Amino acid sequence: MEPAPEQLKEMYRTMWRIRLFEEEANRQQAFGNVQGSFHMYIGEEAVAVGFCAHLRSDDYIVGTHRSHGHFIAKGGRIERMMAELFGREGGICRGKGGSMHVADFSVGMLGANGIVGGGFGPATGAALASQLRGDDRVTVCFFGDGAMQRGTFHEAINIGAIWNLPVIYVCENNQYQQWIPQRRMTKVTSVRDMAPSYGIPGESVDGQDVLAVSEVASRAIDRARTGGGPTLIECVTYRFHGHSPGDLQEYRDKEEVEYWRTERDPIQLLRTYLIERQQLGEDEDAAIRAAATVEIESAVAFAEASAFPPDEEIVTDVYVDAAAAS
Ligand SMILES: Cc1ncc(C[n+]2csc(CCOP(=O)(O)OP(=O)(O)O)c2C)c(N)n1
Ligand SMILES: [Mg+2]
Repeated sequence: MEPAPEQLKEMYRTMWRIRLFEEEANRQQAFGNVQGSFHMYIGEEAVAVGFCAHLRSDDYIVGTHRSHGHFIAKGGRIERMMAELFGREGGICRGKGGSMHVADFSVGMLGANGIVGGGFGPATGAALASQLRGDDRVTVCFFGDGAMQRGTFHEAINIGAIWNLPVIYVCENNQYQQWIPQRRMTKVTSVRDMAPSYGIPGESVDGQDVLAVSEVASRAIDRARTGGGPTLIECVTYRFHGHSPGDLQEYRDKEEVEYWRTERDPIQLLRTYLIERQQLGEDEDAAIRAAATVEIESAVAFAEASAFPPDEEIVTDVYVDAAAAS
């Protein structure tokens, strides 16, 4: 079923918030204000947004090393994430996690992850917890095409399948694994084709088309919530920027990048759809972007005004206090 116009506009708004957040964060990174590693999600916004649009705030998601979009789509606070990137105390993890560890349990964002394929276990565990508690929460586990080659992929999905857990495994196939094209790393390029070996449904969807993602997401989430177990989904997408800052991108053609940026931009595709159906006017469109710009400017101000954590707390919240925990 197609989402209502208001719901579509909300998705459009969220995609802009992700894009403008990252464009600003990228600028701040160039100024030297972002501490640690930083991977951009621009180009892939429709995946996080298409899935999270169907999740409740008490549902769970687990991200990757490229998770600003997941965090925003799940309802995380933008200014807290900006402060986190700046390494400041006002950050969502008090400035000690950085870009690869954004997490906000209050909205069910269980965390990004610097370990490729590190999310399968925690996501499957969160779904097991829901099953044991008897609540009807679902968990969405986002992962990259590179993570398909990890052993954790097989182990966790097999457990999810055999125990019929309320989890959806979502591959963001952006066609590259750092600097290597996916086709050079695996003969089975779509995880959909791996689903039968776990005895669960598999789907593949155009990850630039938020309507298509939303449709597949809604079905899989309903299935998981009503006891139907996991689904393995591939979203075919593309990252518009390099793997991380400083990536010269010699492994892909400029024409290819240009094609995806101009013809397959998920935001422009939804914009055209909404304008053609007269569900979005030029003024409203401009107002959506202006509001997101203001929100992001105030996020930077919030981050700048926040202090660095004090030196004496450098390991607080980083290591468990063994004495206190026992
Ligand atoms: C276990 C592990 N191996 C290698 C790396 C180094 N590494 C970081 S990102 C990345 C590529 C991941 O590709 P993919 O899963 O497709 O995610 P994408 O970066 O395309 O979003 C690699 C190899 C890592 N972080 N963890
Ligand atoms: Mg990839």
